[in-house]
Amino acid sequence: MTTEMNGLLIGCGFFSGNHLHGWADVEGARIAAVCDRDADRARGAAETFGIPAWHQDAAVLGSGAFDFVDICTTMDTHEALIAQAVDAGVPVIVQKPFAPDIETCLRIEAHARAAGVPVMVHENFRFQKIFRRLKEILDSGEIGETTFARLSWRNDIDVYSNQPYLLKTERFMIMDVGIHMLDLARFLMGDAADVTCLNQSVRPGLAGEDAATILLRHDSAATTIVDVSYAAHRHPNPFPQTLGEIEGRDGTVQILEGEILRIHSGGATRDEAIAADTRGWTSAPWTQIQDSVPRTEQHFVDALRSGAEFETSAQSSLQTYALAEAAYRSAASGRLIHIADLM
Ligand code: NAD
Ligand code: 89Y
Repeated sequence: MTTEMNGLLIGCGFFSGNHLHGWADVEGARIAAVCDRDADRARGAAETFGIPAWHQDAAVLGSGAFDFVDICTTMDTHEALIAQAVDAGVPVIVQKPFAPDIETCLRIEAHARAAGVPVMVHENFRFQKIFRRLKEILDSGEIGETTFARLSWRNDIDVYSNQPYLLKTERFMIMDVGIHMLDLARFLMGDAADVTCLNQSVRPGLAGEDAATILLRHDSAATTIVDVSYAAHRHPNPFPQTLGEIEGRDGTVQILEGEILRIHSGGATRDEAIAADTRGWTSAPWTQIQDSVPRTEQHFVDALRSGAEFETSAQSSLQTYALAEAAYRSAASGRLIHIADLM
């Protein structure tokens, strides 16, 4: 039997409950302590999840007690916290968004690489069961070389009650959910070289955009449209489903409501229903997102143990965050942005 790795979780706010439930489902690792600068939050998480220790200061990273750290704080805090972990030689999994801009992402990645400390971005949408299956279908060659994708996230979930910091975030929608779509675009369609984007602020009073329409040109010459909005009113609310389609030279896969993949190939059509696993702690409408959290954490642990590269390593994620940076620069300038100019 392998010994479990001991982790420190930093950030006991809104989303951390999913991380802590998730870690309990992961093989080979456990959370040995939690940390939040808010003592009530740290103590509360430790009590709720039966975690032996809680702290208020991330300096505990230097104690030698931890095999990894799970950072579940907002993006403005990531550079300093990752630097503390890297300087202590502690491998990192850090929530999206990695950092607010590409310059910061590049600095974080360079610091970790120079120290030889592994860093993975917690990018969970690609670990949703529906996208693992979609990737399998694409890799099988069933629809041929891919030529076009549309990845769409449009709903009016009251994100502001759970995540009030988003009201004041200047780089809001592309960094909050657009980043999931951009990572999916890379996962399913490969890297992209050029980006254009238009942003919208539909709800009054926001510091940033709450809707964006992004167009990517992939290295393969395929195109992807990413469209995201927190101001799209539909009943029933499709949250948290990513919808759309992928076209290939020989067929199409539609990503439909109800976690259905509709595959058109060889002159026939079939549906595959790919529901997320329900776990004791998941609940609608969040199940699809919640179920992907332990899958993401398990990938981190398995890769850390085997020495394999993380799918969403800091280095690989630079490409994703360059797409987001390019989207903002395109929206601000009205120009097509070349990724090669950003790296
Ligand atoms: P939150 O503000 O509710 O919680 C963050 C916590 O971190 C707070 O309790 C704060 O006190 C603590 N904190 C901040 N800096 C700290 C420091 N230096 N030391 C110790 N504690 C510190 O945020 P949240 O809504 O839980 O979101 C956290 C991250 O998770 C965000 O980046 C968000 O985008 C991401 N998120 C991801 C998903 C997903 O599906 N991947 C879903 C929701 C949120
Ligand atoms: O912040 C968002 C995310 O990353 O996933 C879901 C979310 O919490 C609300 O849309």
